[in-house]
Amino acid sequence: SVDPAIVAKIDEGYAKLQGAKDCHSLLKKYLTKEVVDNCKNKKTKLGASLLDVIQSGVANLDSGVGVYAPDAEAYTLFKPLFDPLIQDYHNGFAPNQKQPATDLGEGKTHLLPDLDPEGKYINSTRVRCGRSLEGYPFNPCLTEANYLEMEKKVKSIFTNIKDEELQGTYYPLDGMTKEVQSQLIADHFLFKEGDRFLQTANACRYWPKGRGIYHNKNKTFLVWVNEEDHLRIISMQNGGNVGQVLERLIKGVKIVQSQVPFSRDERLGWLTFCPSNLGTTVRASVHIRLPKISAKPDFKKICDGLKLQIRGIHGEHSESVGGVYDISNKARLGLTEFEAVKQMYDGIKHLIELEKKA
Ligand code: ADP
Ligand code: CIR
Repeated sequence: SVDPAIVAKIDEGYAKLQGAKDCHSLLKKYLTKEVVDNCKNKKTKLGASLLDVIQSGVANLDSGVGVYAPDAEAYTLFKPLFDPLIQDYHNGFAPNQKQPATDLGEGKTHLLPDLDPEGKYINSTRVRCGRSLEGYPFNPCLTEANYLEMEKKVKSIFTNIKDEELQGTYYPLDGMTKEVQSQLIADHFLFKEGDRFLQTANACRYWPKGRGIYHNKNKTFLVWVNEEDHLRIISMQNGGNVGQVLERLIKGVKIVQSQVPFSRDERLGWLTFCPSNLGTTVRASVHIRLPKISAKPDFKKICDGLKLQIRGIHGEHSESVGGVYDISNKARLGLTEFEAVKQMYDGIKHLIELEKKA
């Protein structure tokens, strides 16, 4: 039932990956001939095929992951590809494992005191999580009407935020001046534009319609609307006080969550467009300067061992500038939200100790 032209593109994609010696994506690793033959004739109820899953990783051979789920059903229909890939990315999360119940860490943020009270290493701290509105698929399956309707729903959540600290304004991308947009991106508050991984995943249709950002006055509580995920809820501030950042995120998530239902899967937890974000959806990060140890050839290995991921100063797929790195927890599935933040916390604490001794 899958269009033969699409099946042919899937076969071509497989052949391209096989021929790409410098490609190290999880897609290439797990898209075997058996997986292709098992999945290439399947379609989700919304009409999405294996091509929708793999096209970003086929177009971008430098992908780390290389796949996206066009809708929730894709995670089960294409499980021969997703299951081993998810297990590899999320620290061994096996097909028989289940995401634990949500525990954002309420009542436990005092266990995360400032990592850098003297302000010697950490520029800023950020914790984000993603949410998908129940009843809507992910980007490649959304219509223009869906985007506008979702934005409208979400805006009504924002007008109901009465908490003084979190109160703010929604700024739609449609109509925002390039100056304002560029400044928000440069200052690390807003998502970038023209991400080739998302574009080739078919995730940027009708842009900038339905996209935008909510933030409070101090830009310490922010919500991204309809970028990679329906919602990205973010808490951030200067310095290394992880407990304070998490405390604010918990407050915000509780308010948002009380107003609309979000898609959650029994096994995979909170559902997201990219399988790297499933489960808790939590990425807790610091922007940190570790001049001595980051210059050593084994820096990445040390971070791997601490279950940490290194990114550049402008997020994923960017470079470090001035020796500042974005270091965060890598796994988001198979542990609680609090444990994900704690993984970053403990790892960064260890790195700072190494830097002091170096
Ligand atoms: P995501 O966090 O959604 O995975 P990115 O890696 O693209 O996405 O990061 C989004 C933005 O957040 C980028 O501008 C990045 O520099 C910024 N950012 C991430 N962590 C921090 C941090 N600890 N402090 C300040 N900005 C941060
Ligand atoms: C890649 O594979 O490198 C991109 N598709 C991004 C993968 C993980 N990041 C994300 O979800 N933002």
